[in-house]
Amino acid sequence: MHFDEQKPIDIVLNDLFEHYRKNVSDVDKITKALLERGVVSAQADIVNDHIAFRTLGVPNLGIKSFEKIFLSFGYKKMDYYYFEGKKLDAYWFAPPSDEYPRIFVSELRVSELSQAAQDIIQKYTAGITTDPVDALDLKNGVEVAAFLQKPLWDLPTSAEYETLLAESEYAAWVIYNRYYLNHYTISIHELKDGYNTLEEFNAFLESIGVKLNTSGGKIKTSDDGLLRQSSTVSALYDAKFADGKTLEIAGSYVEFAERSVLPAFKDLPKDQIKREHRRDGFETNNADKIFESTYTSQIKG
Ligand code: OOG
Ligand code: NI
Repeated sequence: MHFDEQKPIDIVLNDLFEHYRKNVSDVDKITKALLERGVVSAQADIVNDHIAFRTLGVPNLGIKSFEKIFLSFGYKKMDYYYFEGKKLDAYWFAPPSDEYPRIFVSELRVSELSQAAQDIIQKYTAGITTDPVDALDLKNGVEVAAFLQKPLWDLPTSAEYETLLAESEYAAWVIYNRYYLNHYTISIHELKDGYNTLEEFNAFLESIGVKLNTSGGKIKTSDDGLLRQSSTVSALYDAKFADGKTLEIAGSYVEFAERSVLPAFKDLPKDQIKREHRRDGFETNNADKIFESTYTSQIKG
């Protein structure tokens, strides 16, 4: 397809993925191993179950601002999730059609943090007095893609980052990484036999040296047993701060999801099974542990 004939949604999703792929070495490492073993014949054959973003709950930002981009692309706002210990709210968004990934967007309850943490976040975001998404032409995919890579606030100092990190790893992650793609997710059930259960896929990942998140166990399972998820832990990267110091901080990670066929469709022949026949949405207890893929305890543990 010719580039400028692409729809905004395609331009934005491709650009997010290209930045993410360059920064998260596990992405190409996993794709390369799947290619070498003949599990897929191109990156495009890997089905992307969902992508995720993190936001700050302050005026003019947060889910209410961020969601406007994807609602304009035809995404639909679905279920709400609450993470008490992590002080987060989240929603998932259903795509306009099956070839696009679901989206999971979370938001930090900034007003519930300590005064010191709130002061730091306030220092960087108080200057945002109108919703920055309202200033975008959402039909212009190139403009929206550039917006998602553009800093909306100044770099913090290393001391401020460390103060946030000690209280909320999520807050520290967003203040530095902003709207970078937090993860993409390989749909394991779409792969061929030998790779299409999480047990098999995790064994493959560990055989190529990929480190998995162990919070709550390597495989997180929903109460109905139909949504199972695993994820890598983020690699550390050198991040430069406003005071000139460089710290190794957490970047993004990769997730793996196995969605089982719903009981009502259990007798459907395999070649007729589509996305709508499988367990949809997310699961609070799974997500709660997956958030920790960027946590120091998982990365250094
Ligand atoms: C999102 C964690 C939750 C899922 O699939 O449940 C999640 C994050 O780390 O921002 O991705
Ligand atoms: Ni996820």
